Amino acid sequence: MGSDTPLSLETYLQERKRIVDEALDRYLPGRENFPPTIFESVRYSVFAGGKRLRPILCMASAEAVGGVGSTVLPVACAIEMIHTYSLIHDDLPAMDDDDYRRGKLTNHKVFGEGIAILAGDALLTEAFHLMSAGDRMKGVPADRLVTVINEIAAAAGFFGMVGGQVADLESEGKVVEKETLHYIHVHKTEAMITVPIRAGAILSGAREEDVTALTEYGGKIGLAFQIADDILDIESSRDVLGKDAGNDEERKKVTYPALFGLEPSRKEAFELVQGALADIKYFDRKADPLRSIATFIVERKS
Ligand code: GRG
Repeated sequence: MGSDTPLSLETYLQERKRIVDEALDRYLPGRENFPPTIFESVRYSVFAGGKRLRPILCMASAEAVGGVGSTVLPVACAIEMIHTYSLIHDDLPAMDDDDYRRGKLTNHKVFGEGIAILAGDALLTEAFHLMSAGDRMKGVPADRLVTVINEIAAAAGFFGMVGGQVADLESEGKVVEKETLHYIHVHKTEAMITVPIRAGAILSGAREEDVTALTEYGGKIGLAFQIADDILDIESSRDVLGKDAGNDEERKKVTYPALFGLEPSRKEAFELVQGALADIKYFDRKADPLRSIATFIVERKS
């Protein structure tokens, strides 16, 4: 993919997931530390089997602009830590009250609510500890790193994922306008998909116009990802998804298919992906993984 030897997307994703998993294992303290429960709880959810889409996008974006994937690995893994924190907290009884995630019992079901809250807190905090550790990001100019850390904090906070989650919680059971649905999708999901793409490019010293094109690409695949997620919640099953299906309907969640219907949602996701591909059309073959991932996002089964 983008090199002399073409790889299938499946092989590429597997290989990248292995690199991310090994790095996360190195970065996260082990159970030999005190108090062991928090390390067990954090590791339980991090290594429960996520797709690692966000860190893979971060590395792929770095490579698309001529950078080196391994250079951005600490930031890529920090984003996966923030993502895993959000899943642990989202599954809590006070939020979605889910029993399964990534094919396993949810964190609070295994460790209890108190430890699950703390595991999420620890992952969020550790992400910033990792990214700001000078020895981890050797060779990256400090100003680029500060810009990226600032953007990641914004994407996860009030004006990003947290804001989207609040709007989502407050919309449950209500009839909402399409503007509210758009706000939720953009803030809860798209922000944390666009930011790893921007981060990979910015850390690699990409030209302004390339960062802009990748931001456009990220915005579109981020939205398409959430629409695909809404469709999977209707059409798939726990065995395939690794989490309970049909939750959105049960909790009267505002979703794309609920507002526009299944077929128009599928069409919208497809068109977003076509738009994303057009955004990065002028990039060379080093952007091929980003192209394949865009298509994968709407064709994935989990
Ligand atoms: C608790 C602040 C806070 C936010 C929670 C992530 C999230 C926001 C809620 C989870 C529910 C949901 C539908 C979120 C939208 C984003 C999404 C589809 C997350 C799942 O991402 P995947 O499919 O998961 O990349 P894996 O397990 O593969 O990492």
